[in-house]
Amino acid sequence: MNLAYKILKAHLKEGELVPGTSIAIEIDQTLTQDSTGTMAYLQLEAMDVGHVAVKKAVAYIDHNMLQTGFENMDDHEFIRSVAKKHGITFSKPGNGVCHQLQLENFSKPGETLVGSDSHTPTCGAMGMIAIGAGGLDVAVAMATGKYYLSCPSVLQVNLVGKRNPLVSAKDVILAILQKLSVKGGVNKIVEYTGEGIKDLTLTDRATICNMGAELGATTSVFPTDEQTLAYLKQQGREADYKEMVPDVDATYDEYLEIDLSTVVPMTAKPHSPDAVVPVSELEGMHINQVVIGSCTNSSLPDMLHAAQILKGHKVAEHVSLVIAPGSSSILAMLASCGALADMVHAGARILECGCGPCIGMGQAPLSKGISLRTINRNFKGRSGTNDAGVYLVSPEVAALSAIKGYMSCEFDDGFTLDPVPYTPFVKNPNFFISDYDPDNTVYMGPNIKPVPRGEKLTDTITGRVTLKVGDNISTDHIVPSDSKLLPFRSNVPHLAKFSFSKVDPEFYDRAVAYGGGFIVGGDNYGQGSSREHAALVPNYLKIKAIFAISFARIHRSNLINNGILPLVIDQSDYDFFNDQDSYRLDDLLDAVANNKDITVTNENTNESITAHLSLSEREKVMIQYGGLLNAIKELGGDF
Ligand code: MIC
Ligand code: SF4
Repeated sequence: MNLAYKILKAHLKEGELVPGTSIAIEIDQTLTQDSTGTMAYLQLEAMDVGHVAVKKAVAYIDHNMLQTGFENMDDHEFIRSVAKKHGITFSKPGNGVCHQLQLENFSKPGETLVGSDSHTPTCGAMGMIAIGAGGLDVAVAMATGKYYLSCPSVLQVNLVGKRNPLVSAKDVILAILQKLSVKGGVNKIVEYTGEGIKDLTLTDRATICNMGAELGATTSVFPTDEQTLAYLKQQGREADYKEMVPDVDATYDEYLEIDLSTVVPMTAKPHSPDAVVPVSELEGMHINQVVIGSCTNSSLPDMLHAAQILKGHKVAEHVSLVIAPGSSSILAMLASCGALADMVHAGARILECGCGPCIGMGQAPLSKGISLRTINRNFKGRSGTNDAGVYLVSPEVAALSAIKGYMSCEFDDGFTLDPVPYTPFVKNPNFFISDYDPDNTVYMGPNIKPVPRGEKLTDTITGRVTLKVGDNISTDHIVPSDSKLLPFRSNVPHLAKFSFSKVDPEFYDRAVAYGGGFIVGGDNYGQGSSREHAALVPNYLKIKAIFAISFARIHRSNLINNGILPLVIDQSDYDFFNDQDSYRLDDLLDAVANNKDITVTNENTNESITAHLSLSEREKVMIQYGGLLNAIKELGGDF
């Protein structure tokens, strides 16, 4: 048995480990962050539960950090009060990025983690099954200790050969993205094996697992070994070590080999994480901004490498360099070893520990600007500047380019990176609060609006096509996030006004005028973030069904959780839909109950096609009741 299935088997509560079938697994740990957390906790409150049912639940504040109005702090206070009521550890703003902190403080080999953020798989580096999900699924996991998913198949990525010294883990995962694309991992677990693993440190592995999310993978996992033990020792958690390895005769569903000795510094060009080319192809490209940080590349080694490259140099005059360390411990350690001073002396601007520019919370690039970032996503407009070009790079390339003023991977001859010592981490317990008081009063600021609820399924639905889009539409397109919108994550009616605004500014008005209607998408609809707002907003706007050639995993679940039909159409039927005619879906009650194809009729021409639906028994109930929350209310948490 491979490692992924070993962990799943040890946690299996319902179903069998057969790819594509529905399973439920026991969850040991959960995490939320503030931008998805407000909705998750409103939903947890609606379920009327006491202490959480998992071993460890943590609520992080790391996304909404620019407190330009009362909204963010209202949300923080709401989350703090709910955390106390349900026995959830609260991580205060300033403590750092959820995935970095979870890895440092709570990750444990062999355990399961579900988090309301798509980069939750970062902890796969620790030999865990760590999965990103919508907020409601995480709320259910906190309430019941269970998480439902479609059993993934397992893709073995065998790492052979040895990396060249100036090639980073970021380059390795970018090289994999170049080969597999942003949909290459959908419904798969990526399991890393091979000799090449040995000299990847735990934080290297975390970078690789983190960007498994960009492959669309359910999660990624590494076995545990001396590197895992060394990291746990550094964190003062040696006792948490456990050997987690695949059987020697383990089998996998697919195989990919990566020869690390052939990997060179890589970059993903605008506007997709899989638009990957070697940095050397763009050597000399003028840049305006460099951002080092995010859950992908904000570890201590990443920071120390950047500091070493910057030391004694000057950031180019026309470049703005910002650096956000991943956790308060890392920041404190950079300060005490002098690396922080090296960064500041070079001209770097130091940001507080959090997501920051990665989610457009400040540091929007200039018009048509070029920004090199060590983050994981470069979808159009995500930086806050719609016409800027964001290139994804390693911290080493980022730091070097900041000094040179242009994209570069040409280090001086003989330059080498100093080995990063495994100095024990200076822990910062003052940022974590672990109180439990079941009678704690929940704080509700005026920005917090109720969660929209769907309506029960009817036998026939009619409507017009409110929007037709192409392939790889991300949740950043569906519900954009930037410093102006992120404060409204607990206010769906306000967010709705901006949905699809970067694709079609008239979408909202049309959706209101049509009373909902349908959305038509291409391949991999809903890729990217786990934000369930990309389903809550369509729910609020009364969109009843989305037609697409294929759906991204988390978004498909979020749609079903909201009672919205994710209907799969054949590529050849994409042109069947236009923005003038009206369409009708018939016999839906029977189709949903029995997973039958659905006839879609153009009411103007009377032509029809069939759309496909494949739901697990539990998903059928959610659709029938108009969403998971309605189903729980009527049938109880364990239906
Ligand atoms: C992201 O990187 O897109 C986010 C912001 O972290 C999201 C969560 C969100 O939209 O709140 C994610 O990755 O799930
Ligand atoms: Fe935060 Fe960016 Fe990571 Fe999302 S991808 S969790 S916004 S740092």
